[in-house]
Amino acid sequence: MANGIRAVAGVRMKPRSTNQVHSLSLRRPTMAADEPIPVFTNLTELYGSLGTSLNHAERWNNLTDEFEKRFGKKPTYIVRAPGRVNLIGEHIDYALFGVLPAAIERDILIACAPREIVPNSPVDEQHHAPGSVVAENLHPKYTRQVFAPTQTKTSTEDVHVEGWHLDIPKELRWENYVKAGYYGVLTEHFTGASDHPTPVDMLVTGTVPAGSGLSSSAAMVVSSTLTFLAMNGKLEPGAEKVTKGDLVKLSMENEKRVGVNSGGMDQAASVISVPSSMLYITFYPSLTASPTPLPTGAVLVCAHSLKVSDKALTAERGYNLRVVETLVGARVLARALGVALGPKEKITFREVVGRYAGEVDVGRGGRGMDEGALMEVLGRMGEAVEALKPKSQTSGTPHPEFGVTMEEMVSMSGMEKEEFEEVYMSWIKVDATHFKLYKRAKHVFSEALRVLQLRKLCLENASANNPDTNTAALLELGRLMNDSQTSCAQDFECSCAELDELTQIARDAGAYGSRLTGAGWGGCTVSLVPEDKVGEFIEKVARAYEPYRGLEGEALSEVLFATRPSVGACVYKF
Ligand code: NG1
Repeated sequence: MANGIRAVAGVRMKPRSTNQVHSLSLRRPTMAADEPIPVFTNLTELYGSLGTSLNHAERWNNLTDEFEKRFGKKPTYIVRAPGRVNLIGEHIDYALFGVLPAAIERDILIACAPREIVPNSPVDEQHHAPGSVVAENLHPKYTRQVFAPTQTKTSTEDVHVEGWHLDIPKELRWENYVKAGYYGVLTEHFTGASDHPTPVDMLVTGTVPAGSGLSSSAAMVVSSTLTFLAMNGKLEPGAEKVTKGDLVKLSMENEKRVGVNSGGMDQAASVISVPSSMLYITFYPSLTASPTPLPTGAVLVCAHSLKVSDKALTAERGYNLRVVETLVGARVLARALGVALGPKEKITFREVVGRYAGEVDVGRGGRGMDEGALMEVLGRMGEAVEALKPKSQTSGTPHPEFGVTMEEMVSMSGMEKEEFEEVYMSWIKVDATHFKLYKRAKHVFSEALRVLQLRKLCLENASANNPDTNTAALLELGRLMNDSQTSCAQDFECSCAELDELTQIARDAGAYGSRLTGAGWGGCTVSLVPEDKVGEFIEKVARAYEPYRGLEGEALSEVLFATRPSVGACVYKF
């Protein structure tokens, strides 16, 4: 089994500035997000909630035994947070369009217990500091860490400010994710001078594969956040209720501290997911999460291309460039459609669509236009995005893919150069001579529409409850996934030769549909496969995809595995 921390090590770091992609207004989440975090005290119920396809008991028991061996006591809690797979809706969360991911069965587990501070015991100083943490990992590669937060007090005549500090180096280290989770809990829940966080011993393990677009980083940050909430009595009956939505919000903030951009998709999927359903997550006008049941008779198969996309290195020409192209594209489109726009506003495509359609109910907690109305406006955007093609390129050879130079882009934005740089360039580093506003917009609008079409199909199929139409729905879902892959490859250019090949092999091996999942440029594909043909499908893919040659047994199942939409984060109390 892959180790969760190995997974964390494969996660890319994006420049901290990417966090300013948009200021997601996280108003009160609705529906599933309003429920409390599940705390189990009964193992049968816990394993029942996790489903039967994993050998939970063995893994949980092994973690408990190891914890006891290392720390000389039983854990008080084991917390669990899963990775996620995105079925459809790629690179549109930061344009604030809805996405359709689900938690997968692979997860991060953390066993933890409070540590009694024994005065004058022969251990290092950090052990004795208030709220100190001893963090160990089952994977020997990740060494034991001991750290403690410090509290800074600033007092002037008028103000008295208390703040927490934890060193989170920019260098990628496994304990950064633990610290990121802790930091948010300290900042949010320990605001008074007399509040003292509990010293914690913890042991981490995980099965989310490395750097694969299955969000091991979100699983790690969610589980760490949950550990410190549990350890400090924040999940106990009588404490102020922490909802799933609260945990998403806190984990999103926490993940920013490890330098990755959080569109919100990964944390929401890891926390709110329910078994057998995809989760339709919206970000605008508010964060909502609604279960969307897949038609029966199909499972998801994740396949790692084995191309590791070092996104930290490629961000300037990859992820970050796409963020800038989509944001500037939104401004240019808003101007072309005559949509009201603040002088320095960093409007997103979703907001442009809303204002263009005269959307109401976008205030605090509002739900905005309904899905049917949104589909109708999105259908009209195909023509509108023509405005993002360069008007004329008077000098030099016109860019074959409708790319515009920086100069042209500034002029299309209607801003002065300095102002443009301040709003769009000062917080993010990109490296390009041409910016493909038209192609990026074409992908975003078509992908946002596919998400809604897929969701509609799933909902209609569930209410029809008819075996004859179920297969037709699966075929149509597959077509939408394939179209998404084409759009990602051709218009958003976030695929790569390996992902293109693997998705084609998957279709030839009997998948209804197959596409890349996550940011792309490497990492995993997701395929929708008939349930009764999974074994055969896996064999065919394993034979046909050259990089899998020589892999068998556990080594193969680490990179090629079936998963069902699974349940979100939970806590087991001993
Ligand atoms: P990955 O790289 O798969 O975790 C990233 C973003 C998502 C989303 C997808 C593309 C992070 C932490 N996550 O996912 O928010 O934008 O790319 O759909 O950067």
